[in-house]
Amino acid sequence: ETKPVSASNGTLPKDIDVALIMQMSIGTFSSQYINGVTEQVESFGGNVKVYNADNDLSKMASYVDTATTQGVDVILIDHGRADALKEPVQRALDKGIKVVAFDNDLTNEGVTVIDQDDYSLAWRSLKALAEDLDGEGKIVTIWVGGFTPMERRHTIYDAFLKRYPGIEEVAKFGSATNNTALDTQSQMEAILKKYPEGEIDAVFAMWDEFAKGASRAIKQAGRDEIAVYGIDLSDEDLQLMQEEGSPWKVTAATDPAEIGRVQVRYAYQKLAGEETPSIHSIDPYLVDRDVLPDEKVTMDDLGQYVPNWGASDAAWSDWMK
Ligand code: SR1
Repeated sequence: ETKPVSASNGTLPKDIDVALIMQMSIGTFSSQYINGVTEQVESFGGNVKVYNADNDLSKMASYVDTATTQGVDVILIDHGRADALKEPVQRALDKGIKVVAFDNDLTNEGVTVIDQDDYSLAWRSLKALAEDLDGEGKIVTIWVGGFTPMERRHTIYDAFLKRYPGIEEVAKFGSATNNTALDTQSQMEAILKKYPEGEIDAVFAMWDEFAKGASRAIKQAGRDEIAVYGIDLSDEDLQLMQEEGSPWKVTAATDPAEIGRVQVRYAYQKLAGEETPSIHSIDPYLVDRDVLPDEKVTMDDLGQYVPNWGASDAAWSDWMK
């Protein structure tokens, strides 16, 4: 049973136990997302326990059952797939636990699933790439399958290749490891040796860990004819994009901390007995290095340079304010 809350009449919920169950926690996107979740829960007076399944979906499913047995009030899910999670999630829902997921394909009734509008993320970055190349050029694509957001981004990538027949994919690689950025860097170094100057115009990196690795390899090799078009943004990514001679030109992104905050607010709306949607896509924005100033910027100041960037007004109830 969940603890009684009377948020709708002005009393904030207190002492709510939240389990954040993550498929993996790799890189600065994940850490900024965890910060957003924690900050928003703590602002409501609740407690968060983070479970990291280290990319093991059966471990992730058993964490959902553990949280259910412990009788938490809320389960937040990050990544994972419905084929592994739908049954444990149903057991949680049957016990009255509120469930909000990010970046997966769960369809259990009562679960709100949020995402970053991955179609739009991929298209914004790819359109910038195509326009910069004027529709013609050779690209390297970095992608990994098996993750809901990645599969969605790839749907748009397939459409992009049809839309711009003058753009040719010369190589494609990528994997999610404990050292994704470093492993990508080594693989990109090998690609740069295989394709000398003039044989690669741009890299499309569908995750910031990929964009970091590719950018470092390109910069070290002095291949300044190659530009990187990415997805995602964090403080570390901004620093990298702003470095002198950085190949990372463009990224399409939402604020990962804001994703965490929105996910928590939906959970608290559920606790307060409010109506919540089944799906919610947070709008992404395109960030071009050229709009950034010379001095270092952080995610918190980005709204000064990227119109509409900043806190989302999604899932706010009057009592929360
Ligand atoms: C392996 S999936 C990585 C992606 O998850 C989040 O959606 C981030 O955008 C990241 O690109």
